[in-house]
Amino acid sequence: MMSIDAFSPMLTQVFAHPLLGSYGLPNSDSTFGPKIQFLWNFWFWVSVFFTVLITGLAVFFSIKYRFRKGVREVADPSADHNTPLEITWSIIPLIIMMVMFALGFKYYMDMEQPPSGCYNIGVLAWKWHWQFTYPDGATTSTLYMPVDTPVKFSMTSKDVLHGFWIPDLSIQRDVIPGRTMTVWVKAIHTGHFKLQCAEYCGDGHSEMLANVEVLPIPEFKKKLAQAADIWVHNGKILPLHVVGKKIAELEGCLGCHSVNGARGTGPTWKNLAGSHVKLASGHTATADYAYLRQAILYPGRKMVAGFSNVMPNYYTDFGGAAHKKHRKLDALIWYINTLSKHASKASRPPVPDHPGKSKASKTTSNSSGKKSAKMGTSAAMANKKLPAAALPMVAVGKKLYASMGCIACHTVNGQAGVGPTWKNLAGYPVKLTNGKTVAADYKFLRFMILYPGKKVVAGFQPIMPSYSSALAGTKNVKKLDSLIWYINSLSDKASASTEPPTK
Ligand code: HEC
Ligand code: HEC
Ligand SMILES: [Cu+2]
Repeated sequence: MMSIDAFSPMLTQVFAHPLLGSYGLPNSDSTFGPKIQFLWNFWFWVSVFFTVLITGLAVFFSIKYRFRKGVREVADPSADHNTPLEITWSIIPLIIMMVMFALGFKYYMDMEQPPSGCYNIGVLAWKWHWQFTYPDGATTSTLYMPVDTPVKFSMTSKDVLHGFWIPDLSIQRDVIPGRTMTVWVKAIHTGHFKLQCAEYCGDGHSEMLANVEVLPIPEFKKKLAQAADIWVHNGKILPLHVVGKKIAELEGCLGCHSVNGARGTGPTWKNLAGSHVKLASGHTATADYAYLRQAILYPGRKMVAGFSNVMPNYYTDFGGAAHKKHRKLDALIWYINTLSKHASKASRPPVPDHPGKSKASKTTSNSSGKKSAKMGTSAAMANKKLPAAALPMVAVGKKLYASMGCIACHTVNGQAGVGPTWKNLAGYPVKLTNGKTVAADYKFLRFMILYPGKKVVAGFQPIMPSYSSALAGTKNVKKLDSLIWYINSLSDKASASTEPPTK
């Protein structure tokens, strides 16, 4: 039997002819494009042909055999059966339908099933922003993709239904809170495209856009290396306000706050720091450092007059319950200060202890990276304390992190996602919703992965899916342990009690 694979390129060629047109379908830059275009055209021309044939004949016969006085006023008895005719007009459409079905089904399955060896990217959507997480630990607000490489997206939403749609790459999929949705694509050209939300998700919906950059592989790796550490660039420590601007982009603040004076869903940041803010309570507050901190950590506590209470709670993103690291918050507030002519000592953060300092030299040696030959292996993990024998397990764990979709909800660089970051998780205390604080040792990590929802980390929703079929039982111990090895490799407090047993 002739395989569809041999058959379809030929048809695709015929229907891709410019004379047959593309009828408004975008000129696709992925491997799906020609297939969708072909199916569309095939359907279209078959429909045109039969519409013309059937309505044409109907019109023709109703004219030819119309009622005329004196001409055959009484109808002839009609032929009641003609087997060859009946068979012909059943078989021909049946064959056409079967071709449509076979091709449609094949292409659908191609689009549903990611090939093995995909590059994995996590996608997190919320009102009104997209955030992308890469296996190397970088998170970005522009989607970077390697060209000619199948890429699988594991996606979830922090709040409501959104739609992941890149028209130029012919992919679209709903992004649903509490579930991980996947879609894959292989871009065949480099270029800049747009990602847009395809689901009406509130008043900022039309602004829920992201840039998509499909890059040659070396350039792609360079971009990720740059994005992996927000505090330094090419080994140089960045000024805090520059980091603050990056964070504002990454966290989606700019979806609601303008920096040019325009009113958005939230008040503009232009000339905010140091100014007098009218509150809904009727009071006036001065936007000093303490005020700005409060406004970001506890939105809604003091409402600005004329705005509604829709700012997401960023409390966990800036250090969480422990309140340890507010350096990101300070960076943001530095940035907000650079936008204001009223900025003063009172509105600026206290002189910063720059988090880039300790890392700058390390990152330089990494980013010159001769070792990072394979894409995705240059991770900022390499914890020297792990036993050498565990390193292959770490590598497997890292792959599973991406391929099993943990990447949709957990970052490995300290950035908050829908779930807690895995950076500095092993060995650190974790606060639970039941009020207890426990050390994240091996047993705890195992428990949290195998029985999601039984114990819940404070500040998070219990939405982690169950992986028991993929990770429980003796035959899966290796997989589970590899994941836990990987989590260990990301912590500076890894120890014998947090590592999987070796034997
Ligand atoms: C979904 C829209 C939205 C997003 C996203 C958002 N905000 Fe807001 N923000 C608001 C609204 C609305 C207000 C005013 C109402 C209030 O005070 O809560 C506000 C108020 C503020 C204020 C006080 C402004 C003033 O004029 O006093 C600051 C500072 C602020 N946001 C910072 C941030 C930062 C930093 C981020 C990102 C980490 C962020 N916002 C993300 C909607 C948003
Ligand atoms: C749909 C989002 C989602 C996915 C996918 C997901 N998780 Fe989670 N995970 C969460 C959330 C939310 C929490 C915190 C709430 C809780 O404890 O249930 C969490 C908690 C955890 C914790 C405990 C973290 C801590 O701070 O104590 C571990 C460990 C963990 N997940 C591992 C995994 C692994 C391994 C995978 C992939 C096999 C995975 N998760 C996939 C959402 C997710
Ligand atoms: Cu949306």
